Amino acid sequence: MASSPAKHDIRAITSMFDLRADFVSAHAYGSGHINDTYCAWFDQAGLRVRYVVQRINHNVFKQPVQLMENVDRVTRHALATLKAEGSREAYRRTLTCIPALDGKPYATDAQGSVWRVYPFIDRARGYDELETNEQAYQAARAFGEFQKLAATLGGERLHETIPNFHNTPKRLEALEAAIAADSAGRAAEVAAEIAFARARAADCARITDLIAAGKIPERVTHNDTKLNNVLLDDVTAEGVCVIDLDTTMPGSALYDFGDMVRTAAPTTREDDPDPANIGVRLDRFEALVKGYLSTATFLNEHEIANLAFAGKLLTLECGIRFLTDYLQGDVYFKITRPTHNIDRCRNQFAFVKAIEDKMSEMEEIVKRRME
Ligand code: ADP
Ligand code: GN1
Ligand code: MG
Repeated sequence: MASSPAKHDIRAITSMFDLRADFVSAHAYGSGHINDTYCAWFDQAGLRVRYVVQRINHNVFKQPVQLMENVDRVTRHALATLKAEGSREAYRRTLTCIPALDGKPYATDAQGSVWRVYPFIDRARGYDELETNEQAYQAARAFGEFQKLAATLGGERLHETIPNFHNTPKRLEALEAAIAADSAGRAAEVAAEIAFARARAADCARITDLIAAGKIPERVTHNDTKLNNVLLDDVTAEGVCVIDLDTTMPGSALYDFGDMVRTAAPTTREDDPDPANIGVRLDRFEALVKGYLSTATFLNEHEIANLAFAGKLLTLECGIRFLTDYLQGDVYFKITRPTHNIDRCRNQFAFVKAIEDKMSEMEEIVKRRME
């Protein structure tokens, strides 16, 4: 986990929230690609406690207030459900927004940035790379449980915090536009990756076509189920809390399952630059299927039939997004080296290829679980 000094004045930021505690220190935290995340320590009536303080990236999220309306609704619903079920640790099993001094679930700083504060979920952590199949099982179980919970959220449709977030044909169109503009002058050096994406245009449309045909339903989904967005208990490995709710909005269950496969089934981490290291762990895939189906009991036949394919599609989509960002001069994802986005793209495309080679075995695993 990154532990560098804060580049924002977290003492001043947190003074806008109703924390009733004395600020001690703060440092940058986590390995997310989007928001600025800090861990901030406080002295709360003699007890040292910590909070997560986040600046919402408004280059990525154009409507941060709408986003916080979604997060507030979803987390209140989760808390009420957990309490009604008699959970002993409801505040550890869902994020909850600490209100700002004006009662809103966020505060805006002098530069116009929107901030939020969550209690720090202790004795649990998110993994960039898995260590055991049990962790894959538990992570998938927790994301399925999250979808189940989101299904009972009443009221209006959630805001689309990023329109067309998982519309893969539109992601391919955005890649074509970035190639045409070639604003960073990098298109020539990535001709092989461009050809790889173009050759899979038909795959890109498979799930959006099924949605348009009414075969796959819209559900409230998380949409960013990368493995480090679920915190697993340090002792039991149980999925304690699903985090990073910025993209929780209408979507397809397949987007969530696909992103779990993308991040939990590879043999190496997302930015490993050596495609030779990349393969599919079928044992991990099986653990994901088992975990997800244990809680996502609401899936229809078309969703089940596309679980393995979703892993390929979401990996392809993510590779396309990394390639687009590389061509645009690294304007979206955080990077720590100049080749970071193209390394990630090559890694994702190698994983797509590995899935293609193992697709029939993966489909067989799903079929076996359904018998
Ligand atoms: P990003 O959108 O940038 O990925 P996240 O919301 O996922 O931001 O937060 C980044 C990291 O911070 C997470 O991967 C996790 O390690 C940590 N984190 C976020 N919220 C909490 C929390 N409430 N308790 C403990 N750790 C958290
Ligand atoms: C981003 O926020 P984080 O790091 O959990 C991205 C996902 C990508 C992922 C790739 C809002 O996720 O869509 O799949 O990076 N989130 C957003 O690692 O774009
Ligand atoms: Mg995250």
